[in-house]
Amino acid sequence: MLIISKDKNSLNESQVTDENIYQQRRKVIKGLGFAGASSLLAATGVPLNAIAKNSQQKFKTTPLTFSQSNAAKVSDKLTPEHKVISHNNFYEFGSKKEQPAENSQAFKVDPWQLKVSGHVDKPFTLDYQQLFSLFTLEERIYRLRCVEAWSMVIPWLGFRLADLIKKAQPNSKAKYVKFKTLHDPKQMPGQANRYMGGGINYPYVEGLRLDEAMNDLTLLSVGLYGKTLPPQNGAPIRLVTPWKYGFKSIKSIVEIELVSSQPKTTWNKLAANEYGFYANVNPEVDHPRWSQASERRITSGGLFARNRIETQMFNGYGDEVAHLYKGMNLEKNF
Ligand SMILES: Nc1nc2c(c(=O)[nH]1)N[C@H]1C(S)=C(S)[C@@H](COP(=O)(O)O)O[C@H]1N2
Ligand SMILES: [Mo]
Repeated sequence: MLIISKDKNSLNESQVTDENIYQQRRKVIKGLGFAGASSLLAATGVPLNAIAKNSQQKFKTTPLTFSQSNAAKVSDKLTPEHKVISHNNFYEFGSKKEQPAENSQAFKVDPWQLKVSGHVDKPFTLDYQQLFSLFTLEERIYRLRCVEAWSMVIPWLGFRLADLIKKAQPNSKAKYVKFKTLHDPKQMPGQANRYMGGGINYPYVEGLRLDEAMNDLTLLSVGLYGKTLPPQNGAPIRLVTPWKYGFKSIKSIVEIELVSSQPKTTWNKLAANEYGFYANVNPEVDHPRWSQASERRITSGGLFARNRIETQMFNGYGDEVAHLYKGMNLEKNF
């Protein structure tokens, strides 16, 4: 028994089912030797009550009904679910890979409002239920390539962004689509604490050119592995653009706005020389601080698994998207 909570409603060690949080706690404790758990945790500066609270409750996901899609289906092996939901980038919940899963389990997704507005004839707002009921959900198995040179293969559930945009009837002034993540420092510790949130000015904002947004591959995802999204993966709704670096795939979206000029996006504002607006996966254009020629595929294998693979142009989706960038200098427009 590592942590004893006095709260009657809390679970004890053997009842905690989230393997990741369990492993994470074990890592912290193992790394520090064999003294009593409470003094060890105090020594790391990790508040004992915060960890105990996180491990008591786990966000509940719900099975979804969906159809299979063959759109750009990949034959790569799926990344195991426990890795997809425990190795995350979601700086609103902390900038370390394990922090989103640890710090987001109490995140409230219902009620939710997703506002679709801007240069459209029919603006509308969707509530939580409508995210799942307005469009037929399909499963799309896509590669996700993070700009940090790791990748996964994830079975997403969702619908085409194009279908949502068409419903709003964009007018001729609509040239770009701007996306915004929820801003709620009370629920998102990375928004309340600049250090924890990686120095980002929130809310997180992303954008696409309208033709990119209307491409058949561009998905609004409401689930993965057959169930609703867990918070660490962007519940209740997030973007998925599989030919672009992962930071374009903005999470927990509250606003989709059709705009006339290229929006200022979060990572581009933070370091314009490192993160471009387009962010198309390109093994020939290196990040200023590291190569993009290869990537570490996250698999079921352990630390020593041979999983370094070559990165493909447009992450392997050139047939579907290369035409969008015809005649463009991709070194300049990275
Ligand atoms: N709002 C928000 N969206 C975000 C991020 C973030 O920090 N905040 N991180 C991005 C990055 S860098 C990546 S690689 C993907 C990771 O998605 P995953 O955790 O579901 O694998 O989410 C993207 N979307
Ligand atoms: Mo990323």
